[in-house]
Amino acid sequence: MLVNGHWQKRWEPVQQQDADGRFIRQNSTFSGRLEADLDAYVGRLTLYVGYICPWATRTLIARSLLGLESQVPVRVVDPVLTDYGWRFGDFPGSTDPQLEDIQYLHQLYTRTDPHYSGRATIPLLWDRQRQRIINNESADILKIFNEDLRPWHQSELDLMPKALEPDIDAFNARIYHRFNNGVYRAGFASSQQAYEEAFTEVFETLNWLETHFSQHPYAVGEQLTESDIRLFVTLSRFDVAYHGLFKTNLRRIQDYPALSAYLERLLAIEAFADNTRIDHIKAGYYSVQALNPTGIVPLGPHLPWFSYLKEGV
Ligand SMILES: N[C@@H](CCC(=O)N[C@@H](CS)C(=O)NCC(=O)O)C(=O)O
Repeated sequence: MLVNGHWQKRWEPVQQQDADGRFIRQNSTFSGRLEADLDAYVGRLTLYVGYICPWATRTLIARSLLGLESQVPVRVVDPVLTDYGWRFGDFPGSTDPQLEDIQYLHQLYTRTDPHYSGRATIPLLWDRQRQRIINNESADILKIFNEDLRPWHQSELDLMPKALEPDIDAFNARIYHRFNNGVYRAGFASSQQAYEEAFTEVFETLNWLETHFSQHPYAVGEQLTESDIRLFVTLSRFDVAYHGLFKTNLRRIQDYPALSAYLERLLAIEAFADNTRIDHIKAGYYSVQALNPTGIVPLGPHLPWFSYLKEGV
């Protein structure tokens, strides 16, 4: 991470913990939105992501669903975190470092604020003209894409229709702490008690979701919304990474029929399949030394839904 603009070499996956060993995630720092005159933003925006990262993948899926690909180009970091954080390297599917004038993502943070202190996280939305980070919080970037960039959409889809907003917020709140971040709270717990607490919440939430999807086609209402994207990125990483590495191993998503069917329904949509790279997910998670000191990446599992993916299985 950066301290007063200087990179501290030792990267620790456990960001912060409380007295009982519970994992605490850092809050994002840059929270800009776009001004009304969108013409001023033509040719200025770049989205920095990694396919390993669920938060970054949320923004990638939204970008594809809304048809913002040509207006918002992406740069993809290597899945394996180095001693200097995210970097542009030669992993298949990552951005060619020759295209970038930086080698490490943290350079964008210090270019924005030479005294920045904190972790250099993906995703982030970059302003090429002003050479600064506009926003580094995926939840905000989803809103920027869905609302601020609406005139640029190549699709009728609204990921957060006004009428469904309260239900979407309630659904998101229900899954964020207990599931999206719950798997991390289990994986990065540093006490048995903190692990068990998170583990229990993850599987209580999965049971609730299984019942929900045996009755409803989508997370909220009768249409695809932001909540489906938020749920998908954790479901698609679960059997591949979290079940093994994070020890959330009571059941796999494959063992839940309604959730498996829902996952496959979403994967039949290109925006979901095209932004899911199993090779990046496995290489990235299993490179976390604190959890997997040998760095060995498991060969399995092989899941039926991999057939929806074109690349990187
Ligand atoms: N709240 C952020 C979280 C982003 C985040 O934690 N990204 C991780 C990768 S999945 C990261 O970049 N970690 C690098 C680090 O912690 O040093 C968001 O949703 O955008």
